[in-house]
Amino acid sequence: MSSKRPINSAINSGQSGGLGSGHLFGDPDDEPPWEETIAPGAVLLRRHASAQAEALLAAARQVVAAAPLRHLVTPGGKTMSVAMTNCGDWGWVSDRRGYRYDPIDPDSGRPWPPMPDIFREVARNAADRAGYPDFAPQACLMNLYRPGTRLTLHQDRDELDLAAPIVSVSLGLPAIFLFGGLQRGDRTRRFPLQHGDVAVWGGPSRLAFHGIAPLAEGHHPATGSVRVNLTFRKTR
Ligand code: MD3
Ligand code: FE
Repeated sequence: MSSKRPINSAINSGQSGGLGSGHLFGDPDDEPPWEETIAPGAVLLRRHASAQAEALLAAARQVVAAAPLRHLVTPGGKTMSVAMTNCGDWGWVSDRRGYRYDPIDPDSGRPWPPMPDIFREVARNAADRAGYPDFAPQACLMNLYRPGTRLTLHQDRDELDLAAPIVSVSLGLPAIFLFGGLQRGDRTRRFPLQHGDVAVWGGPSRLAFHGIAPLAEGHHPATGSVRVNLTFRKTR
């Protein structure tokens, strides 16, 4: 189930020249953190991981070295455009048989790499701020987006403990996050997610439909031409 494309070196340092993101009007990555509640239980902690972003990306590269990114196949037989891997005690996997959390990487037959301490710390700190003390994630799913990659509207319901929130961290290129309601047909609102943004999805928003619009081309100094998203979950 490996990719034909060289995605495992895809999280570039981004420092290979080019025009950068343009600093004429102030760099959005340099703003101090602030918080936005977009729905009951859904809190955007804007730029809350900016100071840890380089450490998170260094740890992400270590995870990818041990458990390479791959394009999973859905139960319906479609190959996902997002490249994924996991770390922690459980990893989210999909194949023709269904979606599940598995302690073993099916590509290697070995356990997923351990969750780096910096991952745990950022996730726990964000959950604390959103009112979920002592969040102890068992799984971290890493999603890698290149230009054109999208994630269609879905619910996250493969976790047995739906009382625990999901924490997500956005790194690198910005994306348009689509946030709907509890029914697939509910209208969706669009929110930009930028480098360093952390979100906590709990309470009534835990089962909201959500997705990511096709990623636009761009260059980010921390990642080059990609976006990385980390989601932290309590799976059971
Ligand atoms: C709202 N990831 O991995 S993160 C996913 O950017 C996923 O890669 C997207 O959706 C990404 O399942 C979105 C924001 C997010 C994550 C989980 C949620 C929003 C959520 C769970 C419930 C409601
Ligand atoms: Fe999701």
